[in-house]
Amino acid sequence: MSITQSPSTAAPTAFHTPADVQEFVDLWADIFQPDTIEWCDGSIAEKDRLISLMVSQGTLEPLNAELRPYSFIARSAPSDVARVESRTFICSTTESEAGPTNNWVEPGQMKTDMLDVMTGSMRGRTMYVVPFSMGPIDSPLSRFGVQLTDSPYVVVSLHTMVRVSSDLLDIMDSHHTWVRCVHTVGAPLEEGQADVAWPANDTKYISHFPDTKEIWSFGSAYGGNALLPKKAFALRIASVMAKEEGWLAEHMLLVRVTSPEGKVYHLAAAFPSACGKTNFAMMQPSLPGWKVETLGDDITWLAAGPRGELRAINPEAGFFGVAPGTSRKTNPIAMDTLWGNTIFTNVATTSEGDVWWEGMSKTAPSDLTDWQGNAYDPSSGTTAAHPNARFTVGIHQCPTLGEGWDDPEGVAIDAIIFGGRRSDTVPLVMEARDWNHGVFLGSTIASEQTAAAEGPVGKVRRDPFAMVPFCGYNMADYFQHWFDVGSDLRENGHTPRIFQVNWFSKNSDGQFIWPGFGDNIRVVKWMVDRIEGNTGATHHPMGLLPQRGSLDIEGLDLTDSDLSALLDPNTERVLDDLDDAEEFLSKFGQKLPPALLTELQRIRNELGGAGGNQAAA
Ligand code: OXD
Ligand code: MN
Repeated sequence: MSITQSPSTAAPTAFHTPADVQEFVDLWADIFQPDTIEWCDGSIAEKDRLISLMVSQGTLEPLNAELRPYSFIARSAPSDVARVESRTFICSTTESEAGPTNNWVEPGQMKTDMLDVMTGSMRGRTMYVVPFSMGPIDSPLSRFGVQLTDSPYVVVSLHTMVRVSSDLLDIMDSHHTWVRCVHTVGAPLEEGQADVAWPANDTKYISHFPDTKEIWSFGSAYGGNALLPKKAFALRIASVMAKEEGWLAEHMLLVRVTSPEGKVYHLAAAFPSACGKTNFAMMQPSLPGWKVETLGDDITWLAAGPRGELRAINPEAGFFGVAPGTSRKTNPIAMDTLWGNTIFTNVATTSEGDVWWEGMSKTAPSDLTDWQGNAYDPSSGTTAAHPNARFTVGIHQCPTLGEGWDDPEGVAIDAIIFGGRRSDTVPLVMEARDWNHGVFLGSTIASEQTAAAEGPVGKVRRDPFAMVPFCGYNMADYFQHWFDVGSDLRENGHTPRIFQVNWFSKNSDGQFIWPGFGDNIRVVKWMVDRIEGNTGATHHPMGLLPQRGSLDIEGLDLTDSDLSALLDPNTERVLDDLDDAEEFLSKFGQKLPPALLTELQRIRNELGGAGGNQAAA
């Protein structure tokens, strides 16, 4: 076959393809010049076929079917292991629309640069056309998209992570906007050239065009860079749609909590990457009578409902979770979810053909194969699994999946939680005085960096709303949007409560003080007591703190000094942290909503601090 001749772009006759989808496919087929084009229907047969193809190509290796049925391991190229924030771009018309936390390139320039590398980049490969819905197909909160990709690994992952179906084409008529997602691994094959197990390109671009609601991704097949419906669409582009349309697209888990009295609460919680969102979403409460049901572990879309309440859906349909650290002890529900029918990426494998990662058991089995496929040498000082090794698994396999998790109406939110990973400074839990104070708390979230993205592990980085890597527009406008959503809710209904938590305080020996995991229900119980008006709170300039005795710590081995490290903010540290937050917020200049600096200065004054920046006075 000639490698320059475009193949037929026609969809199978059974597909009712809207003209604009067909035009999109035609346009990109000309640019990418794939050998073949496949329109995906989302069927099990399609997934089976692509998995067999990848096994034959060496991209996937089957695990021992007796230990881990219908499960596979993928080993990525060593340089393609995490989201590449330095190569992630928000290409709004002006730099100021992207704001100081995003990499900006003028859209025309970016398109010229990318077309340069994308032209012919699918030669020798198949271009898959993947129609998908974010959220239940019939939900008013859902949005549609089409991803083009030359990676069967991406197609199979999309089958798990979102709702892929050719039926969507029937309803994607001109009344529906849909997001154009374009992805290539950037590794064309010349005639006769052998493929590699994980094709990728050293040059990478993950570019977002908010004005035209397009995503162009080049060079990576790794999760967040390549599964475009997830971070790129459901957060970066959706945050722009949400601003335009008056809703919220957030980096939040979603759970239903039932109290021993049988009362039901829905909580959405934002934590930066790898702070335990999946563990929280699958919590096994340590307190009797409490139940936590999983509705989502990473992304939540929220909008005002018909009765003035804030309603939420999980736009995804699967988990793309961090494997290391997951064990029967830390997250038994995830371990049960992973019984089989799972794709693991960059984990280690045992001699029996099962998976292993650091933290799964106290001691590593002997004879491990590491994430790059080599015999593992424990004395090498490296880990057997990559620290950002992942599992990709359908949400329906989760034993604690909440009934009605995909209700098109979503669930009514009772509380929003913000958290980060801080060794000190931030108390275990605190309630915001009101919505606007909650927006301040969200805008000052910071976290010690982990392996989920490139960068120095351990460094404290400001990550307002856990959205810095994921907000598709200027975060100053995003903060204002949060204020605006709050006033709309107040005017037409009611706002949920807002809390801030920190599970990660350490004592002077560097040990975590709070047991975390299932014991986090104790903090949730305090929140429920606050919502029900069953307990008072101590008014501190930072927020409303649990009164001594109101947090249920029965049975925990916590000394008075532990409790005070958890609950009594250290004024000096808090003042330093306010200076740091102010320095971060000052990046936004005149665009920053003044209410945030007023709030910061109020807390500083009440704490008796002198104050760094005069502009805040
Ligand atoms: C993720 C992340 O992969 O936040 O969920 O990095
Ligand atoms: Mn995430």
